[in-house]
Amino acid sequence: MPAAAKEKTTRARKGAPAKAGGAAAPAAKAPKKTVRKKAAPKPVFRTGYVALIGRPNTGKSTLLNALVGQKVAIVSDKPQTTRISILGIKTTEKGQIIFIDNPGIHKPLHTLNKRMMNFVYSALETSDIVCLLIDAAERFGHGDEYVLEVLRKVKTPVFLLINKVDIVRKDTVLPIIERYKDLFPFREIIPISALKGINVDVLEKLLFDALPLAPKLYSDEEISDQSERFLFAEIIREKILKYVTEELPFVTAVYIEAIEKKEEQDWKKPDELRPLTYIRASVFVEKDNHRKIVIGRHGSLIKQIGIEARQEIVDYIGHKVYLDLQVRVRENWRDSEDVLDLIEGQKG
Ligand SMILES: Nc1nc2c(ncn2[C@@H]2O[C@H](COP(=O)(O)OP(=O)(O)OP(=O)(O)O)[C@@H](O)[C@H]2O)c(=O)[nH]1
Ligand SMILES: [Mg+2]
Repeated sequence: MPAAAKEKTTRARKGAPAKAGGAAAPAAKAPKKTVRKKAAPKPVFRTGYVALIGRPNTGKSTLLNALVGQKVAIVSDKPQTTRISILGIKTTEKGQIIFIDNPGIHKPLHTLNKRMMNFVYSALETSDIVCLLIDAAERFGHGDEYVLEVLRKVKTPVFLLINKVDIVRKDTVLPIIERYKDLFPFREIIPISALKGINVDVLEKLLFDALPLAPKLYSDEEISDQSERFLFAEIIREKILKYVTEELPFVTAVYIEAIEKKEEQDWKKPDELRPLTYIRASVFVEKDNHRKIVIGRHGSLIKQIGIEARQEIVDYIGHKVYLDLQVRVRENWRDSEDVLDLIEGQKG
């Protein structure tokens, strides 16, 4: 967070009693009895940015949703799901944690991936604390070494979160802790399961304890910084990711062409109008054979994607939705600054 927003965390205590064992205080006259109103203790409020960092698929977005207590980010079992950093905001009486969910750290081969990595670097610069997520079920490799190299360049305290402990044997966790604590001076090391909620409360408490004393930056109602438009595009992309494999997850993007809020006659109550949202979206792929796969036999796959995305959008906005999906070929869009600007621009 910006330095100006940070406050001193320590304050000289007025009228603190002499420490036990300290020099005896000179005998004082008995003070006059005065009735003074006891000052209410100032509530402690801590605020700061916490970056969720790690290799793709380690569970950063799942953890963001668990911490915020609501679905803010899309999740999939395919790597490189998150492409643009988003905020998830948790406000309690203790303070406000602004989590930054980020793309996974990977070798960038396209302009898209370079932009993804730039989001990671800027989150590392902004944050007060970094949470490095690793997958307890994955072997340590070059990718993990690279992530630690990146973190060695920042001064921010780092928490190591060993995620997915729900799917590994208990005795595999200790050797992971041993290995990592020799590699990097982590502030905390916490085994968690973002999916099952194991130790998520412990993590939240430790984060609050480590954040600076500062007033909130967002109102209590705000839980994210993404626009409705971006959220709808992400929901559609999440449904696509559920059904496609191989290179398809990497070459698919969603662009919301239009959102029109309308009203239609309620046939049950003819004199009343009910809200209706009409959404027109383009699904970009890179080649015609990609387009055929996403559309599916007789349009069956895009229909299924549309049904699931529409339902989730209805649940979110609470009224009727028309969703019109068109699959379009945009050759090499991953290296087109124009298309990337268009997609990023949706975040608002
Ligand atoms: N068993 C188990 N699976 C998890 C856990 N956390 C996440 N997952 C799964 O791991 C996969 C990846 O989760 P994401 O939250 O999308 O991972 P991510 O780190 O955001 O991935 P990218 O955005 O691609 O970098 C999904 O299939 C999740 O359901 C966990 O604690 N336990
Ligand atoms: Mg993610």
